[in-house]
Amino acid sequence: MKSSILIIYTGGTIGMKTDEKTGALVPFDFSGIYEEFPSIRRLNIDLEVKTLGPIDSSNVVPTDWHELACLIRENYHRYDGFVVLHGTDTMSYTASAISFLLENLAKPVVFTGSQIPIGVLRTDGRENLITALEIAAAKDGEGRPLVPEVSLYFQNRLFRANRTSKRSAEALNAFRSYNCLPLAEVGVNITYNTQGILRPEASIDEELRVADGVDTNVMVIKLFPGIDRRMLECMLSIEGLRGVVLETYGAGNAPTSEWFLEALEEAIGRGVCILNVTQCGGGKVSMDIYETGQRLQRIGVMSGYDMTVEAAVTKMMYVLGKNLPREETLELFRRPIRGEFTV
Ligand code: ASN
Repeated sequence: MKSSILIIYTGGTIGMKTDEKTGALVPFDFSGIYEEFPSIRRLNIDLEVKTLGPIDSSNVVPTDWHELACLIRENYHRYDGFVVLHGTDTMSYTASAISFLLENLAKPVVFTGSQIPIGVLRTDGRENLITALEIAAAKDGEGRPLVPEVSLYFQNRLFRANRTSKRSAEALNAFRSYNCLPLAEVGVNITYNTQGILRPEASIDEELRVADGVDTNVMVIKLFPGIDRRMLECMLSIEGLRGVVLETYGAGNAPTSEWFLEALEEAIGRGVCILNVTQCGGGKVSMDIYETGQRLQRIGVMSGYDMTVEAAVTKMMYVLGKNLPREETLELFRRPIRGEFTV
């Protein structure tokens, strides 16, 4: 049976084409997708398009994530899968957030975009879009979706969305997933890494649940040699602060100065959750190797293991948004809930 896919166009470079009269880049109307790319009919997929925004992804805010998640929920039973077209700059944040907000997903949600506008001859958007559609529509012999999780397709690779970061402002293979193997590699054929793909706990017929919202009282503090007491205390004293993603060095190391540890300990004492992630792209936080990590562990800083900053920030907003008792909150940080880290 023919698959049906909803394309949700949210903006970004993929939606731009050159105006023939003025030569300027103007937004492309994706509802005219068949006229623009008649060849897309050959995919043998029923396509519909809905637009949110559209905006440059630098302007995306957490309420946009929630709106997108709700749009997927409203249309969940009408389609076999979803392709979200999004600007590349914050795509990993949105895609990570969506992976948390959709609580019992059993269908594919594939994010993609492009580095070169779709209306420019040398665009990477055409291939990204066509393959993302194929992946979203792909089913196994029993009619079950092949990739029933939130993923990100870019330049021949399909990744788990919450493992990605944008790593190049220039290269067409702009995204990396250092700590998790691709879910699929695309050459002449699409080769799925079936072992690596999450199996949904929910069945396809269940109603999709969307979290009520996120708590945005979360910030990232990136360590650098020279960060001083004044700066750290100022950031940690922001009113209403509930969570900090601490970007540390190497395997999760930080200064052992008393003022530094005391400031963090005081914040933890006030109920602020602090998650340790590394500034390195590859590898993970192991707080038991060096004294510099052990001291953090002792004062109650939690390990973010090999999580990306994008996943750590959005997970924190999602978990804190639930307003659970402290122990239940901490429990959700200690284990991967959507495959976002490897212990
Ligand atoms: N500024 C654009 C965006 O993120 C970049 C892109 O899509 N390539 O919306």
